[in-house]
Amino acid sequence: MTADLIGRLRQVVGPAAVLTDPADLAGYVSDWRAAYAGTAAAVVRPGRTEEVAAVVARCAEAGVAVVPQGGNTGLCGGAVPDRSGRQVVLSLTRMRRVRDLDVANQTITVEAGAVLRSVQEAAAAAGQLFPLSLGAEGSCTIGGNLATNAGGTGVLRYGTMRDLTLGLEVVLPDGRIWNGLRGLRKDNTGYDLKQLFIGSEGTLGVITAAVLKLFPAVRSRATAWVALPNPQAAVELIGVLRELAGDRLTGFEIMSRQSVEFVLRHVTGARDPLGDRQPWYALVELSDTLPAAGLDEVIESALGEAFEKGVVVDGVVAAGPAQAAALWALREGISEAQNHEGPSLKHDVSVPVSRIPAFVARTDRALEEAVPGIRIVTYGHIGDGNLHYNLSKPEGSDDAEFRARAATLARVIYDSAGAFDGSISAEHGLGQAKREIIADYKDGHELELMRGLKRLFDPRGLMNPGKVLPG
Ligand code: FAD
Ligand code: 2HG
Ligand code: ZN
Repeated sequence: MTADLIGRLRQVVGPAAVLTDPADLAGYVSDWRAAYAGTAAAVVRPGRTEEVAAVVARCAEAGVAVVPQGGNTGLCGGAVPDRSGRQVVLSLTRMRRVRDLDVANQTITVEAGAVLRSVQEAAAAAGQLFPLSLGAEGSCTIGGNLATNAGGTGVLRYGTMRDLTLGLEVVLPDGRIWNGLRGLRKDNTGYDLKQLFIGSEGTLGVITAAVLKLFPAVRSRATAWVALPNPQAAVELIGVLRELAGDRLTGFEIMSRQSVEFVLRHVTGARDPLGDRQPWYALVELSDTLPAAGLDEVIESALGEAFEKGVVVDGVVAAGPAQAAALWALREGISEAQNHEGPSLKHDVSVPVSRIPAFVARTDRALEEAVPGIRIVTYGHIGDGNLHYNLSKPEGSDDAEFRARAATLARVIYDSAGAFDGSISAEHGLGQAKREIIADYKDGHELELMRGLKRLFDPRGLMNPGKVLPG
């Protein structure tokens, strides 16, 4: 039966676009960290929407599940097939055309397999900005960004993928094509279906193209690295910056000293921009569409005011783009640097910004009680209330022993987020990693409505099964 299906898929997309050799499948059936591994009947790489539709229809006829995949950079196993060997991985990476760029409408229409960086570059070439920005931007795709409602470092000013999307084209689980590629900022003709697909992690359909919002290009920037005594100071500094810079505050990331230590230890060329060790740091970015916007003066006066208030302990304003890039490299290097310290237990939570200080104090205390000596790597998008609460084992301790505590430690963090009305996944999604535990943190009625939507879109359960919804 699988052999028949593979023959039909080859007829649809051509033999070269159906991979079945285990060596060819390797890069598609586990994630880049090898945290999740499966196997597949085939990887299919269609080049056009009609081919995606035909592939999905053939799989549906055969009762075979489809796993949509983009750059496979996701962090919770959403794009990885199960171990049955019966699923088909549908890779969108050949579908990467820019279909349209409309400056007057401030929109770009791209195919789902387009790499995020290539979309940023296409926008820049037209004097525009596509503002989604994240560490994996050189390999993640627009389809994956949409399916996970990606966030990143520009959310404070521009929002998440939900906010950046005007229209979608989607292949539904039975192979029909929904053309919702509208470039409209106002459209009140009923339910906003695109928002159901955004953040659905491939469980409701395959996104094949999108109309995304563009913004005027940024022509000046100021970047600063500042030392802070505690997270409360970070929240206050955001307030000072908002008052002085308004919408020109486009980035505000926080990092604990432990996070920065790992980067200094493992990333070649990384240097501590300040002399003394401080408990917390923030990376601040202001930007403007005017070429001479005087942003250095704005950032300096904000930091001066914060220093007077005792909110900022020390700081440096980047002297130019090279120094700004070096400061951003300290921030973006954390995820990779932590991998050199044994297992990295990742948690991606959010609470209201105002409650972050109390949340961090409570969570750190509980984690240290649970595992004395645990190394807590807290960092991220504090301006959005989103922290990456990643954990490394105590120095010199055993990897397996630490991994065995993963579920208990996750509960410590999630219970704490829950106590502050937070979420257990702010940006990475549920995938297979959090699909069971979500049942303990989400309202039962909400989960029932989600199951109802899944049944409506995918009654046979063939679209990325085993992801998002509890089993
Ligand atoms: P994949 O990993 O291929 O897939 C992710 C999910 O989307 C899967 O469930 C998959 O089935 C589904 N999917 C993929 N394509 C489609 C499609 N066309 N139609 C339907 N479903 C689809 N995320 C953030 O939000 N913010 C960050 O700052 C951030 N930083 C990161 C930094 C690093 C170094 C890494 C490795 C990851 C980071 N991520 C971040 C995780 C993030 O989810 C992804 O990098 C990105 O959004 C996923 O895109 P992808 O193309 O790799 O998707
Ligand atoms: C980031 O903000 C990403 O750097 C990745 O969301 C976080 O690796 C992680 O846990
Ligand atoms: Zn992040």
